[in-house]
Amino acid sequence: MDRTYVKSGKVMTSSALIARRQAAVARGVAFSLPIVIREARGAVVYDVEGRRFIDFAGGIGVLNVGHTHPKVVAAIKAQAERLTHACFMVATYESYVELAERLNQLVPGAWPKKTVLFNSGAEAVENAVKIARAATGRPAVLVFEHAFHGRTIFGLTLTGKVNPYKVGFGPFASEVYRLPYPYCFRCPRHTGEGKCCQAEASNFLSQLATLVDPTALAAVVIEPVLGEGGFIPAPPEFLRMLVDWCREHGVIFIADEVQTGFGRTGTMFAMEHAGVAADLTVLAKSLGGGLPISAVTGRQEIMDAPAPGGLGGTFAGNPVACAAALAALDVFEEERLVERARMIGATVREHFLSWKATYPWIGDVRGVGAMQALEIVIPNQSKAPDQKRTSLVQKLALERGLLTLTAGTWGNVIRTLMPLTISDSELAEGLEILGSALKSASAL
Ligand code: PLZ
Repeated sequence: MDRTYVKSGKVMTSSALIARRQAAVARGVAFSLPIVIREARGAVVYDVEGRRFIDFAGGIGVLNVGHTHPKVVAAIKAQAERLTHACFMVATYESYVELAERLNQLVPGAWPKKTVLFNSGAEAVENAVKIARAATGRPAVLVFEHAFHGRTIFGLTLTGKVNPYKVGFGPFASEVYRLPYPYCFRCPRHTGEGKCCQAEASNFLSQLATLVDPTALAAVVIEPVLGEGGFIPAPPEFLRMLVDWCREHGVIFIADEVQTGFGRTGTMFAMEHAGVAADLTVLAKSLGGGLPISAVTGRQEIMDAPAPGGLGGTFAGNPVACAAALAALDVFEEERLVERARMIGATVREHFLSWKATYPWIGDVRGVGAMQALEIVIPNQSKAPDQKRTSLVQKLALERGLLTLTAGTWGNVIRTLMPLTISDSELAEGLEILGSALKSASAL
């Protein structure tokens, strides 16, 4: 099938459209892949020139059920014909209520739960903190190095990486404190035997005592596996210790599962690997099967702390986005995507480990389930990050038909966020392209 995009008799090229983008759109919104996407299905994307790409990016982890899943598209169409907007602060519609009911069931925690919906991850993180403050009457929030929690002023305050996110945008909010994240690859005390993490956790907690009075702390916000920060899993014993510490001090434990959520790590939510349940869980990205929607789900008594009128938003929990999310949740069950994530992850990991054994500049292979990453360093230089070689791998992969994303504070991590509906042959094709890009990049 010819998939080139012809408009007014002219074949559109990526470079012409990118030139228009640059003339019309603020440059602050940067882009990592110089292609123009026209259509996509499952884990395959086509650009305006008709080129085909395997998608290991998923629009930054939004497409766990795949691009334009027929069930999600059908739900969107059906809802769009009935009702596209009402505003949940004006009147009730069922899809919002139904999605809240589904999330209350799905999110870990054997206690009564409630949910509130928003539009973006950043908005949901901010509201989780508002809810925690209302519930505790305390001001402070604890976050971690390398964290990413959004681009609003408060989201940026919680976010760890400075350049490019925070440059020029201060002042930031007050009462936000930061501790190191357990980054095993770069931890001087890491022995690889698990015990060090426990020691590290108590070390963190004693550092905490020097930062902020626990009785002033409303919440701890943590990604169980750092997303933008470089796919760094928090050791399960670390998460358990942190949760215990929070419970002991009346601090609300908020899991930001925006990127780790919805099957990515081989369980519905990443915190399940540690056997912990957050007081409040923040969800977005793959929740909507491609439409913008986010949620905070958590303990009923905490969720009900803000008074009526305290939470909301004009578009929050839009009916079409709710319908898409409900359909995406059905797809998760019907296609057993959580199980599929484990299989994808095992295949990816096997390839990554063999590449690590081949190339001395692959410093670390890590991840959970289908959330896998390669950290690229300069060999024999104390793990110095190699952003240049990482970008080259991404560029070569793109030229050969694979969309990848980088991550990490130093931009030296290649991460996998492919749709979990990817077929075995598409996965093999994507990995072959990545392997060939790594091979060519090793000649650098
Ligand atoms: N929390 C854990 O990963 C979004 C955006 C990257 P929004 N990450 C991808 C970028 O450069 O903007 C993210 C996340 C975690 C919160 C967010 C914020 O979600 O929907 O982008 O606001």
